[in-house]
Amino acid sequence: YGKDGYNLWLQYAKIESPELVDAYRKNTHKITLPQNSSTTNIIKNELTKAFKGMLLTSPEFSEKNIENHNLVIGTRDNFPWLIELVDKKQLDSLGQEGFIIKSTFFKDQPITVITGNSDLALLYGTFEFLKLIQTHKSISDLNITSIPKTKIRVLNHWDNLDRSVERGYAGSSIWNWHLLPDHIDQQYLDYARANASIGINGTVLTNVNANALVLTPSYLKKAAALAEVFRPYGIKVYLTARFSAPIEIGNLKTADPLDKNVQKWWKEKAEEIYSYIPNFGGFLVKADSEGQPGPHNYGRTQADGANLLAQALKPFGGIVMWRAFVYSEDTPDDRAKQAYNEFKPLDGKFDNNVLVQVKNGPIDFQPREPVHPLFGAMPQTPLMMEFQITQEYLGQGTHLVYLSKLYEEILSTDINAKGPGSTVAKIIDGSLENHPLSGMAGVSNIGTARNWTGNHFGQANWYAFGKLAWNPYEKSEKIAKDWIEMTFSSDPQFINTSLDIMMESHEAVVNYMTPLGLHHIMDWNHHYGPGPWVTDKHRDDWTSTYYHQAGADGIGFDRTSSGSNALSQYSSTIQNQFTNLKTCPEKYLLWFHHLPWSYQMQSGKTLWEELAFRYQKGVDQTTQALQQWSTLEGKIDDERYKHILSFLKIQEKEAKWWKNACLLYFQQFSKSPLPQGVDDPKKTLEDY
Ligand code: GCW
Repeated sequence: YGKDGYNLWLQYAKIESPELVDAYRKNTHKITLPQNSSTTNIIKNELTKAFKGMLLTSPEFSEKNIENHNLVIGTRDNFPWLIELVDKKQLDSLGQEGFIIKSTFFKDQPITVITGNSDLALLYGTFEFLKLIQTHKSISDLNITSIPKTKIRVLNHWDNLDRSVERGYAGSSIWNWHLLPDHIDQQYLDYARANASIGINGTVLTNVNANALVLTPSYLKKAAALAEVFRPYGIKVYLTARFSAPIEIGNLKTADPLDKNVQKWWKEKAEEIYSYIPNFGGFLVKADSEGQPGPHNYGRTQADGANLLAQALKPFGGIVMWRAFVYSEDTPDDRAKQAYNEFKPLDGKFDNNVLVQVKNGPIDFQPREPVHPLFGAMPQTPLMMEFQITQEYLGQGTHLVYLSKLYEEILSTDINAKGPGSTVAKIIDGSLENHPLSGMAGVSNIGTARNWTGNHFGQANWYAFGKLAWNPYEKSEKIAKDWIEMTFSSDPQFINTSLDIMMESHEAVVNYMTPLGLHHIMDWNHHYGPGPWVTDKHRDDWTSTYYHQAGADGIGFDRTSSGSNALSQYSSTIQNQFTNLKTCPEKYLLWFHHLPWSYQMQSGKTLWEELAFRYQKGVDQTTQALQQWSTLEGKIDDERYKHILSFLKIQEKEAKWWKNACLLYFQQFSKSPLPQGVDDPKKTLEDY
């Protein structure tokens, strides 16, 4: 059971301690739960499954009876007496998704209540309650209130209609378009359940490099079947809208957003979609980027484009998530500046059902980037965060990298937009500017792999994304700890060792791939492995040499006023901090500065030596992770243990590959020997 990882963090492994089992049984064996929707039915099944697995019991359910019961799950409509227990104000503040879990008394008898204002809230509360048991916490004195901080918490699948997945490393797309709508695969239900367990409430089924066919009736029927499966789990379906769809599937001559016929076409299209999918969420759009059509084709702005779709969806309550990932080879400006230049002047011009979806950094999901300058620069527009869960630039399917650390680093960044304390988290949860719409998107790492994500630890990134979308202030360490215990084992040595490996893993990948602010030096196109030598592609901003600028005089991209001046796009506090070499964090040094090889670092070493040491450190960290993991043999099932072990071996090998290739390449310019303590590659650059 669960050995292949299919059950994710919902393993519900048997609890060994008799005292714990006893305590849990006492508090859960008689459950009151009204059965009035498919969602409450899901709750019942989940509790049954969980208690069977963890406590070897089958609880007794009743719809109404509370006398002698110990777990009561319902809304105040179900149980009007709840209002005496939890005050009305508090209940109202929960909205439709928040929940309360409270230990209390009913006629002198101890009970636990899970309540909220919708059945979905009860489901969320149930998963939270089960998590407490999965992580062996006491459940006898609870008083938990949890309300999601963001409204839209979505996965973005870059899944194509032929079931290939762009930048996907876990098999094929789980959407079997061929068999839909007639065949509903069990995996769709399991997918919905897993997402609901971490509060994800939306899914964009299709790739942002979009195919207009998905908006035709035959595909809408298929998407509708999925939407129907997901509905009781609180998950809405969204689709990607190809901007040229009116031409491609609508027989129009233009897709100009200001053309009346185009507007009419999208209005009718929206109406048609809602006739198939009554709770359709809306559109996600990539326009004017990497060959995708967009408003630029007609001399129109990104706001014209977004509003065209927003107006079509508005009567039905749908939203548009319009991506800010717009950059062009025709613009001579630094790619890192283009999105800001394009979007900042449009602040205030977007309709109120549009969110602008911004990647965490200004280039493209690199192992480490400084925060995107648009955060804080568009106060009148709700900005949505786009994180990548799939590891396009971070070792793809094989490397163990706990991405929550990367997410947390960005979310907790104080961009000082409205004085100190203006963190990115406050922008994306809408609290800084009081935006009613808010959200977070994660580019999915899910596929047909038996364990969903290929790498077992990829599951942690899916899990952490959901948790941070719900609460962008949560700490990575706590998330990881829960995840490990729910997924693998409660053995303290196992938890601590895995936690160490996870918490160290992001810094490790940055060290062996792109230390000190280097970026975009991976190999051409597939983005796997090192490629600092990549040059001469048909556009400069797709090469590596454009970004690292290594030469005899030094290394790094000058983004100060003597260079591209991308720094001018940040708040003055950040600008000053990053411009000044004394205060610029070394982790961003070569992102913003071009410096001589002999530049003296904080450690006293030269830049060249420090760079070499960082690469070595990255390798050493992977070696250590491998050693740590091997101490865990026998602590979990052999199948997952060995799978992870073999991936860690690959990671160590590839960390060396990165280090050797990059150092040999940069050494041509630094013309200095590798410092002592850095392993000799025993190869030449030609070998790579
Ligand atoms: O990261 C880059 C990827 C493309 C992707 C693009 C985007 C979907 O290399 O594969 O296209 O970003 O985010 O639109």
